[in-house]
Amino acid sequence: MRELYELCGGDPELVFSPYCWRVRLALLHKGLSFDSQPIRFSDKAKLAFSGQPLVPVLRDGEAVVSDSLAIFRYLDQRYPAKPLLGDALSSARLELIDQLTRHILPTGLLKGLVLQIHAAIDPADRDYFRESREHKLGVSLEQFADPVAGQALLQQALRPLDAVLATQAYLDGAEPAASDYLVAGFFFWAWSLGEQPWPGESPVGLWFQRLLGQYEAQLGPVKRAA
Ligand SMILES: N[C@@H](CCC(=O)N[C@@H](CS)C(=O)NCC(=O)O)C(=O)O
Repeated sequence: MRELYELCGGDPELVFSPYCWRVRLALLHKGLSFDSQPIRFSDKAKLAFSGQPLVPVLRDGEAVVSDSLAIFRYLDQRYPAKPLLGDALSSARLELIDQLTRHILPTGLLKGLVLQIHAAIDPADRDYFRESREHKLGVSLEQFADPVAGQALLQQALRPLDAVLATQAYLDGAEPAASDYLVAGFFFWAWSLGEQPWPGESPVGLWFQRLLGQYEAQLGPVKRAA
C-alpha cells in the first residue's frame, strides 16, 4: 500500500505543509492512490522508519522516500507514464526553479500565515512550533507576522509567475507537471490555512483555480482552516 506521511493541524484532515501538497499533486498527476498518514509535530517519532525527521515521506511497498523533489524523481522512475520531470535537462532545471521560488514567495506568504498556523495546529504542538520557528526566524512569531509586508514580498514573487502564466496555461506549458506542483504547493498551503492573499482574477489566480479544480474533481474538497 502507498502511504503519504504529512503534517496535519489539530484536525487530522487539515493537511497544510507546502511540501506535502507538492507530493499530493504529483500523486494525483500520476493517477496513484494513497493513504494519508497525518502526523502532528509531536508525533514525529512515527517518521523514525524514514531515517530523518521531516515530511513528506512516501512509503510505497518496500520503498521509503523523503523530500518532495526526491519523491518526484522516485515517482518518475517507478511510474514512468505521465512524467513529472521529463528529460535530464528538465530535471536539472527544477533545482533552479526550486531555489528561485523558495525564498520570497514562502516568506511573503508566511508573514500572513504564521499566526494562523499557530492557531490551526494541535495545542500540544504549539510550544514546539513557536520555539523552532522563532529560533529560525530570529524574532517572535508576533514580530515576524506582518501581512502588509508579506503582500509587498508576495507581489514581487508573483510578477514572474504572472508573466509566464499570461502566455501559457501552466508553468510547464499546456499541461501541468513538476514545476507547477513545486510552486503550487505554496498556494495550497495558504489555501488550506483559509487564506488567498493573491488576486483571484490574475494569471496566477486562474492557474491556481485550475489546479484546485482538477484536485477537487478527483479527491474532493480541500479541508480548510476555519
Ligand atoms: N526540502 C524538504 C522540506 C521538508 C520540510 O521542511 N518539511 C517540514 C514541513 S513544511 C517539516 O517536516 N517540518 C517538521 C518540523 O519542523 O519539525 C522537501 O522539499 O520535502
